Formats: sequence, structure tokens, C-alpha cells
Amino acid sequence: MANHERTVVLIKPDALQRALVGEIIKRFEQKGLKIVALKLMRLGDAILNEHYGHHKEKPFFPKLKAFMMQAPVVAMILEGIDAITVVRSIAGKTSGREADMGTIRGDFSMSTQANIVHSSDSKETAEAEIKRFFKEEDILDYTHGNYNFVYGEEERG
Ligand code: 3AN
Repeated sequence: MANHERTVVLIKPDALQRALVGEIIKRFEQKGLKIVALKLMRLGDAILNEHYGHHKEKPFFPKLKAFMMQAPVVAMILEGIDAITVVRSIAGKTSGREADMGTIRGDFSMSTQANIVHSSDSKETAEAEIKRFFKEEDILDYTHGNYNFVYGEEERG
């Protein structure tokens, strides 16, 4: 049975300000990932302390939080086989200057802080982030029209 996963993507304030939201969603859609939740939200202090807890002691932490509060973010849950790894490869390396061309950060970012998107980095963080950013009723399951063409028969299970 193939590894169907759900992962969280945040389209960050820099991407909203630069009018890149449609372009970013398009890339995930065209890859064949299924959108099961999508909303605009403003992130406050508490949720950012939790979300970036692993960076709490870093010198850039206060600036990172202020940056994430500048404008709303688009929060989405994407579903697909190995979605966590696939989405991270589409996003590219953390620093836009090091990220490969063809990735979202490689194509649109020159920065480590203003790096356009966040994506969950493991099964455990994906589960925690789904709970952090979404209510049960935000997540809508449906049959994806492309499903039988995006995957082979043995992958569909
Ligand atoms: P990723 O988002 O690629 O998983 P993390 O978890 O190391 O990378 O970093 C989370 C976020 O913290 C990054 N997306 C970036 O916005 C910010 N960040 C990481 N390192 C730096 C840094 N050296 N300077 C400024 N911001 C940083």
C-alpha cells in the first residue's frame, strides 16, 4: 500500500505581498497534490512561539516572528503519496540563495527569512501542524478528479 500522507504548507507574508500566491498554489496543483484545506489566517505570538519553538534561542527569532506577522499567511493541507518529501523538494532548500532553480525558493527567493513557503518536515511535525493550524471542519475530503491519472493502479491501492 502506497504511503498516502498529508502535509502543511504556509504561504508566507512575503509571497502574499509579492502576489505569488496563485503561482505557488499552481505548482502544487500541477504536480498532482490534492488540496484538502485552504485558508487565509493571521498568525499571532502564541502560535508562532509554538510553530518556531525549535528556533526560540536563535538571534533571528524575534525578527522571524515579526516577519510572519506582517501580513496574513495562506495555510493549506496537501495530500498525496509521500506528500511530505515531495512538497519539501518543490519548496527547495531553506535559503533562497542556495535553493535549486525550479524549486519555489530557488525561483522566487533571495533570502533565508523571506523564503516564500513553509512545509512540514516529518510525519510527526505534519500531524502537529495540522492540529496547530486547522480545525476538524476546515479539512474537506473529496474525490480528486485526476486521481486515476496522477497515480498508477498499484499506487492507488
Ligand atoms: P525550513 O523552513 O526550510 O524547514 P527551518 O525550520 O530551519 O527551515 O527554519 C524555519 C524558518 O526560520 C525558515 N523558513 C526561515 O524563515 C527562518 N530562518 C531559518 N534560518 C534563518 C536564518 N539564519 N535567518 C533568518 N531566518 C531564518
